[in-house]
Amino acid sequence: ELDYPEQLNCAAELLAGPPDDRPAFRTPDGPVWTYGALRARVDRVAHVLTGELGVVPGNRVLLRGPTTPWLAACWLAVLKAGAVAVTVLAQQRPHELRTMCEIARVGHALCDVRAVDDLVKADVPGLRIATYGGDAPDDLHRRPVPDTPFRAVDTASDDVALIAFTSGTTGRPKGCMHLHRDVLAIADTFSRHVLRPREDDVFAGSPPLGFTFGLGGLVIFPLRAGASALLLEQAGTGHLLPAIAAHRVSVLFTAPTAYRAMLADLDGQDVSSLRRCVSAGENLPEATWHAWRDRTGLGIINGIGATELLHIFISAADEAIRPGTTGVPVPGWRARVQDELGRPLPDGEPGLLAVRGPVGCRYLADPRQREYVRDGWNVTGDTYVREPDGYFRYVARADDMIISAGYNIAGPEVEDALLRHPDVIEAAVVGRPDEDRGQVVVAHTVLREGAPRDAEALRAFVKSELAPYKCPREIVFLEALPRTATGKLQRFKLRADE
Ligand code: 3SK
Repeated sequence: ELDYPEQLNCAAELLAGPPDDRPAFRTPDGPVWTYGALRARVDRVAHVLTGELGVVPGNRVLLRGPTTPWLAACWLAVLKAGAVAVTVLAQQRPHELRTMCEIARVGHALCDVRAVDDLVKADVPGLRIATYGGDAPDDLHRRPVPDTPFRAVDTASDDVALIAFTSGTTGRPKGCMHLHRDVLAIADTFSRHVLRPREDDVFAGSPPLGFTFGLGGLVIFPLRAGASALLLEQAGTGHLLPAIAAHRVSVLFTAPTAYRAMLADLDGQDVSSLRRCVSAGENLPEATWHAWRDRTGLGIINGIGATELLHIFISAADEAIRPGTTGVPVPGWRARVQDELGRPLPDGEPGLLAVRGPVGCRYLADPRQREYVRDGWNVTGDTYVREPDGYFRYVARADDMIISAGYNIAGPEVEDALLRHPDVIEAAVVGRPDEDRGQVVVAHTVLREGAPRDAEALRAFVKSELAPYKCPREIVFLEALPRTATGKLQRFKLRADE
């Protein structure tokens, strides 16, 4: 049972505790930020916000920049000042930024000086932009401020702390409001019970802080545990693997695609410091789980999370892991599989995943709230099966089921089979409209460098792994799959190509 006081400022809570000299944030080549330095910088930014910039509690402040300790400090400062952090991705373009600023009624922005051009181009009426990370005299950390600690604003635990945008894989972005208590709740459920971090852990990973997967894994969880995080501006495999070795990273957050890319580059790399590897953002194919386990001895902690619910709500670690499943509801969460009318389905029958727990979906002024929250249950848009032992197995996104000649075919099952072929490094399977069969299965693949583009061989391989009706009618070879800025596959783009 989570029991937070009525008055709660989650940033003050996250910063309280560890001694001044303990490391909080690291970067590949900069100095370590200790907890003492972090507290001082957060207070400095909070003073600027509430002083010179005139921010008052409840104001929405946009944060934009690559993954750096300064971005994390700004996020903490906004919350400590009682304002609402609106997190966006560094890759988002001016028109997207403008839409998000309009939806969230953003009045101020704190922006890394290297990412400010697109924000200026967004031309948001009335937006006051302050930059950090530069040399100019008005750069945030050069502005004059009182040399005194900043007293955290006495927010209520159910005041809004942040607005995180999700565009899903298509459509107008939806702003998800999360409360001060929600920020602690994700640490006190998934992190505390599944991850079980230690003070000496070093967290790192690829998701950006504008994606709540990264915000939780690289800021909220390490700080709540009094541990440290290595923040990487460049977090592709080529940077991630050497960083793991150089900084003795012990807790890794990334997506299935990155685990597969790392597997291809693992020879000669030292990953012996890792003790926890978390995968979310997309379904983790069983083949990837086994390949990682065979090479590193570590069982990946799979999880499903959502921006609407802030972080991971179904998962399992250590001996509780059952490869090929996502896991069981994280302590504090409930989950079930239901039909379109909200009726629970028996074990073994695929249906819509519905969850409820300490965090709920609250879209900002968006009628799609009624589709997501039905009868108190958050319906995530994923098709799942609950197995008789209580484990939840991913089937597909609800709109990704292919119906061909009366057969229901889950794209991810065919993708999983393709990924077991040694030449395939990425696979995405969609249905193409077909007069005779309703739909036919079409697979899009990315092959290992130098591998032959032999569609017939791949089809024969899938036929040896799955019932023949699931075999792709056609195999398309691509250099890369289309993905969102947070790395989610954009199947609609592949369908549009059909
Ligand atoms: O959207 C997701 O897939 C996700 C996964 C884990 C944690 C948070 C999020 C948003």
